[in-house]
Amino acid sequence: DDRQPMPGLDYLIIGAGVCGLYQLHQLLQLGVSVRVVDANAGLGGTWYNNRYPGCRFDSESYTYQYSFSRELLDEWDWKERFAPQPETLSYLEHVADRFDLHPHISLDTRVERAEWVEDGAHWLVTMADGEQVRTRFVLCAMGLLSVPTYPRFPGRGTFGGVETHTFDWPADLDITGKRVAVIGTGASGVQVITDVADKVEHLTVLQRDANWCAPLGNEPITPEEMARLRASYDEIFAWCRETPAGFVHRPDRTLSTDVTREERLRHWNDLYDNGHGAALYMGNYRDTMMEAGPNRELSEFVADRIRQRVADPEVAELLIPKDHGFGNKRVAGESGFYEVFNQDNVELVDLMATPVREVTGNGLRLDLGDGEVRDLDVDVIVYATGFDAVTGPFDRIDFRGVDGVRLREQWKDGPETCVGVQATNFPNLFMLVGPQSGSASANFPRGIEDVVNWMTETVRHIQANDIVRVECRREAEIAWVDHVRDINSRLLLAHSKSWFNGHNMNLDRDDNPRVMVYLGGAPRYRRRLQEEIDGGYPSFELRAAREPMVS
Ligand code: NA7
Repeated sequence: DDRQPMPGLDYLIIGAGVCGLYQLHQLLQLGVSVRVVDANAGLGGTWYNNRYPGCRFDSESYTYQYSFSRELLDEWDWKERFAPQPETLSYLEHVADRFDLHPHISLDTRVERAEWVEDGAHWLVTMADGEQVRTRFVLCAMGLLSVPTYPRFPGRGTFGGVETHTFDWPADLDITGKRVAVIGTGASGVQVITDVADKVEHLTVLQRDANWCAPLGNEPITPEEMARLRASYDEIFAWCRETPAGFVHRPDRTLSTDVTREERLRHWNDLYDNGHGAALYMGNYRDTMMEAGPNRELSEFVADRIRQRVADPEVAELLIPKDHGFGNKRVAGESGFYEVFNQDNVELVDLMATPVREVTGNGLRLDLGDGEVRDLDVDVIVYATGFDAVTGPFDRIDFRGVDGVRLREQWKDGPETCVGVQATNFPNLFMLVGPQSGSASANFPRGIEDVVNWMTETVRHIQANDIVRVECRREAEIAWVDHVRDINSRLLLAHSKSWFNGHNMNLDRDDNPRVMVYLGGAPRYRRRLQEEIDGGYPSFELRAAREPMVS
């Protein structure tokens, strides 16, 4: 008998982060057989890995939590408006304890390969330690930013001190009194730089392009404030459901051109000084994120604020992005970042003028041109250089679909998905966090709730109707990619050279943009997912247990 053995599991979730934990909880409620695997030694995903000093939310804490359980909301107090990483990790551990999720999670378990077995309609999943699991469905919750990238500097690995990515910060690394170099000034770089600047002996910040930042406005949440917030949770979640990115901030319907320049500047100063988190970025006049002219004026305003904060005018100019306008890439929240450059022990190196030639045993060798070099001797090198975003976590697993087709190969010119949840040739494989999904561009817990709720409803449908095979239709995939491309193009954000477009992974940084995220807004995305449920899954081909496959 050469028939395939029956799968031992119905649903395998890859990833025990914010998304995987919630999906696990929801599937346990349905009583289906489900297991979560995660490569890390602890749960929490991003909040497990990113332990670098200064790591914290730039979403308001009370919006970055699950909304599904009143008891959970009632018992958890947030201590700061933007919680630091240890607090978030304890929150996720608390959730796992509270809902008894641990028995269903296998840690230290990295998925290496997943092969679709048509005869028997299931996935054969192989872990790094050789364990094999047969499962009907695979649900991917590997995160958006879970594969760190390092610069291709010659000599990397030969350094005598400690080299680390922000994502892999060693638990025992103490930078106090050390000479530290940080490469990269994105959201992670800005946080780590600000945190370590006055603890280290000397800090060298090596910057390629500057990135825009805005004041985070973090502060403690008093018990009274916490009680007030808790009493408003229903309204807060309802509000976040209606904003484009699931934050408390929403674009102002007013256009910047509807008001006088004096009014605009007053408003911008107010947002800069008193706004919290993404207020200046996501809560601004609508046209500032869509039209070049208004965006330029806003950028000039922010540039002036930077000039006021940085003592050395040359350093200030270096910290002002020249290649893109404010908000055309994700804006980093900062708390005293610019003032760091006024400290005597901090130096900013412009990598555009003096690139890294190589990593040496003692540090970094910079190329000054004309054959001249400068040796920068340090004890610690920190790479805050970002991620192989969105598709990286999929590329790392050898997914083989119908007829052995490789997902990596299918997506080599850019990912294509059906409503961000599936790809053709990969039946029974769902992406909860993946390319062109609404979850990829939203305040994460808000975004994943939409997808997980859809998935849970879909699982209910699968169970009730004895569905054994689900594969999206190619025409639906084409239509979705076209739609995403079209709707994204209206935002300046879609044209920037950032991870949102896969630009950071291209060797030639000018071409081949990829459609990584969906920028049409969470409410629209939620409606699109609901259409599938209401319409009996028109974009998918569903096959029930004894029904022959019709093509
Ligand atoms: P980002 O936002 O991708 O930032 C990476 C930074 O590293 C950015 O300043 C890059 O400069 C720099 N970088 C990348 N590669 C290199 C090389 N080879 N040499 C020098 N500098 C380099 O990642 P983050 O971790 O900061 O933030 C990711 C997300 O986490 C963020 O969007 C939030 O959602 C939270 P560049 O601008 O490309 O010139």
